Amino acid sequence: MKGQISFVEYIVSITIFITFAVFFFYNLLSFMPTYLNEIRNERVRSEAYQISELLINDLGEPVNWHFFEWDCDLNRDLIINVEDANAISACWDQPATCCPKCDMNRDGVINLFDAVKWVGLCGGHFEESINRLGLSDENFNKTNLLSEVKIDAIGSNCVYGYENIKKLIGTDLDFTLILIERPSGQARILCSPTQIVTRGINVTVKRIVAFGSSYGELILQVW
Ligand SMILES: [Ca+2]
Ligand SMILES: [Ca+2]
Repeated sequence: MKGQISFVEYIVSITIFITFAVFFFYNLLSFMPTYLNEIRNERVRSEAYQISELLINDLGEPVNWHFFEWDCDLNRDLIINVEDANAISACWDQPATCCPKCDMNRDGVINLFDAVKWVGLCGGHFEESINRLGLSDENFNKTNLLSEVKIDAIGSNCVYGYENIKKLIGTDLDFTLILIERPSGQARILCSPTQIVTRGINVTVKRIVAFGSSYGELILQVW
């Protein structure tokens, strides 16, 4: 009868089909890691640019986070409250090494003078917290114009506050943030984790920024 195939032809057809199916499956498997890596690379590139944009053109919340928040948040939990006053008490009459931020008047000893200064500066900002970091200068609010005091605040606090800065930037990725002043080459910010563990992808975003009467290059490396 026309249209019928023999048993041998049937077996040959099935064998050819299975061979091609296995071939395509293994080819797909070999491409899969590359595709997955590319997807992750794109996500990291996109996030790196967004972080740089947020840092450069956002004021932060509150806009004066660099002043009261960094100076008053002695225990570095991102909120100003009684725990910060307790940090001074815990190191009463001890050297500043006990709690470097608690030595408000920078005379090397933590005592009544620091407590008085903390109350005067921070008492009116009880329960305030930092919600977001941004380097934009609130006095001008211009694109790519950074505040020098905010630059210094991130630069000096990153030494012992990288995890806080990471939390306030709102990323689960690790990063190195560098601001190089041009043409002097002086590093105004050098912020990175104490232990760098790379994850196979390393994206670098470079942006030209202005601050004060200078300009510089903000380099954000994300992995
Ligand atoms: Ca605190
Ligand atoms: Ca002191």
